[in-house]
Amino acid sequence: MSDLDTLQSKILADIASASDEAALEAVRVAALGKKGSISALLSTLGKMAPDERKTEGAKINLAKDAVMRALAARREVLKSAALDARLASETIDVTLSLRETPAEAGRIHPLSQVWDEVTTIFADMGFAVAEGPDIETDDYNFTRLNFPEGHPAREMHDTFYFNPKDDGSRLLLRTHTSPVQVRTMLSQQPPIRVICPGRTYRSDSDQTHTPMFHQVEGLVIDKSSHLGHLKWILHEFCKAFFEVDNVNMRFRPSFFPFTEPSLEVDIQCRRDKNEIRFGEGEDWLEILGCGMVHPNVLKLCGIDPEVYQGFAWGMGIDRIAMLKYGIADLRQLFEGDVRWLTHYGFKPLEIPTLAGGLSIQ
Ligand code: 2NL
Repeated sequence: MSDLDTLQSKILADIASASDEAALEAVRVAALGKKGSISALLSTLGKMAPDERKTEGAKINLAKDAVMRALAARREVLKSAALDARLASETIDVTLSLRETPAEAGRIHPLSQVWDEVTTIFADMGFAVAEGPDIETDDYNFTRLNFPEGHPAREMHDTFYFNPKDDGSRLLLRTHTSPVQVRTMLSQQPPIRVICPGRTYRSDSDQTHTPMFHQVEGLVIDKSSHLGHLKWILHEFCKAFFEVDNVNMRFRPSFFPFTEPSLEVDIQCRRDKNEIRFGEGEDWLEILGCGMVHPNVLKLCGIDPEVYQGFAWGMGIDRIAMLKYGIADLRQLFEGDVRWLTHYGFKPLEIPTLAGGLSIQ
């Protein structure tokens, strides 16, 4: 056996025993790489006499071809073995139950849900949504809403004030969302149809009050807007929101500095232990306050009360959320307890729509 035969047999044996593609590549480099054994033999050809070069060259090239074929064949074998191993280890058990994705595992807070439901209902009636800052001036929060200077109505609100500035003026945390309507009237001419949902603040904390809470107010101003329109809007809202075909409403006289006349609205209901049903029963539940916008407010907000008139209403988002979804304690809304949210929250991909029955899933 010539040296070349021995070398070829050794390389072919190494190829046969290479157990993966990396080992096979090492064998290839050792034989055919720049400093490989076969390459070394080929480089000796240059120093040979022409006849010898012809015969030796042919032999070496035959050996090289044999090695290259063996490498290619072994590579195929190893590749399909690697694929078989992967397929065996990566099988999918289609009978396993689905894992919730993080997006589906989260829950929408009932207040966010109700906020969306309320804006959806009023948007459908043609209302725009307006928002404004939580930190307000005394002027927008009180003065332009017809709260007279030094009037007890200002104390009624338990306001959180910031330290006074050099000129004596004080910023405050808005006690209602009405300053957003003030800003709307100052920047737009009628007709105006807006709702203003937002956070509001009063220094008050007990079982039924938290220092931060949520309100949604509505404002309509046009040449001949009247209480009949207001009653229709509120009736439509209550039916859509509480998802019943009919609700009975009761309007009682009340007082707010920014409306005249002012009214409070109750809806009829039946309380069965922990459940409330609307549209039937003998009980009455107060859900909002409303009235015709006071002419002084129109004047202070740049609207001529001789030409325009309008109505407004305000209700607590937290309160109507508790009523609709049977939440007993207001403070639970703000505790951030994930177990509570898992129970009372809503699936994030189920956005309330009127066509979908708002909350019906
Ligand atoms: C309530 C009562 C109410 C308004 C809010 C309002 C706003 C402007 C002018 C006139 Cl800019 N009125 N808002 C009117 C009546 C009642 O809220 O009990 N809210 C929880």
